[in-house]
Amino acid sequence: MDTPSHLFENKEFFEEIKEAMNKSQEEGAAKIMELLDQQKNTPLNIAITGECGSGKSTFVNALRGLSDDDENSAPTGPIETTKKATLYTHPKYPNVKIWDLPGIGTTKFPAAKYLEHVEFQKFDFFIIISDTRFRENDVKLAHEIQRMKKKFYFVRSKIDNDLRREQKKKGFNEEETVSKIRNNCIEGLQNEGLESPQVFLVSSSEPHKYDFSLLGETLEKQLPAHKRNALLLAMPIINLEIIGKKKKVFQDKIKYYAAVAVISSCFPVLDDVISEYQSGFGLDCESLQKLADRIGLPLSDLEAFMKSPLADKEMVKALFTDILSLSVRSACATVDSEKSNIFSAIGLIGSAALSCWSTYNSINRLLDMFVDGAQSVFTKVLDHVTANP
Ligand SMILES: Nc1nc2c(ncn2[C@@H]2O[C@H](COP(=O)(O)OP(=O)(O)OP(=O)(O)O)[C@@H](O)[C@H]2O)c(=O)[nH]1
Ligand SMILES: [Mg+2]
Repeated sequence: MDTPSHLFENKEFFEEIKEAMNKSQEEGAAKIMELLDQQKNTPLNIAITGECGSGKSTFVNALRGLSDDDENSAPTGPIETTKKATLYTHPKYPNVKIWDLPGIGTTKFPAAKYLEHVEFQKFDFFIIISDTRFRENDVKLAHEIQRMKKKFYFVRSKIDNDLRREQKKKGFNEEETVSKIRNNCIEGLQNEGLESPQVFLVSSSEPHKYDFSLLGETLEKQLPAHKRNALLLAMPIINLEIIGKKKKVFQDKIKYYAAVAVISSCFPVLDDVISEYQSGFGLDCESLQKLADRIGLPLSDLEAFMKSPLADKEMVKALFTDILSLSVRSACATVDSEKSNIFSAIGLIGSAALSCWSTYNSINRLLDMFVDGAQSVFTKVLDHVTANP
């Protein structure tokens, strides 16, 4: 049989599933779940460092999609000094660990000792934060991180403060000011011997503005493929593109869920899939409530932005059942031979492949509904925030 393994992003993944399916379909389903679990648990360790008061803990919270006063957020403020490395697990993705590290200046260690002290090996990359020009310590640390063959990114924080100050001056131009700050940071780093450093200008209180998205995109491109999804799912929704990227991550898994559902003659993971979409797009009750509190709108207003009641799991399940039964009825007419080959390639043929195809389509429809909901909520919230600054 011609095996369209190109339909599986990961060839090894495909081969392992096929091998298990050759033994029995149940083993195949178990293997799929094992591999999906492995993927879900891919660790991503992010180190945030920088001098005292530079905005590390606030940035940690922004990355985790939390406000400073949310439960379990990193303590921030002028006197809340980060004295020792503190781990903040992502609230929705426990495999993503963000480490709030004390600034090198507060430890009095030289750069090499500092890295040893914070166990640098475990980090996938470092973010070095400064709310002014980068200082000698930041540069020394960057050089040492480079020597250890790890990656680092410079974040110039509190850009909103700078802009607010500059705004009061005559002839203010936001773009010019932003570019002046960026160039000033880059020149400073180059003067200290760092070649073509990249600096991201960020406001942790307004992550949808300035370079926060660019930082996310850069990290995503530079991470190894198996870590990329972990980052994408954990990224807060700060623009519509992130919603699209999250969709792609979820979409890639649908064929596996469809196969497991058909082999098991039920959908053992439907609950998990719904939870995954709800939290991935911030449409679970808790996230929506937090968002409503943050922007000062009643929860019911946010819910009304969505076409379907996506935060209610039981209602989503009922909706899915309807979609699935419709899809089963129309499956014969609409089978896409290349896509249904996905299933025959792993040994699900005939009516099983057809069934998989219907389930696959239905989960896709469900995902589309969540994407649509996330886009509506994001757009409406952004409009509301812009109209009520
Ligand atoms: N306006 C604005 N204020 C910020 C931003 N980031 C941090 N701050 C403020 O800067 C102060 C210090 O922020 P923290 O996040 O606690 O700084 P830190 O680097 O963790 O500080 P230490 O742990 O003491 O080293 C707090 O009052 C924050 O509210 C930002 O992007 N914009
Ligand atoms: Mg701190």
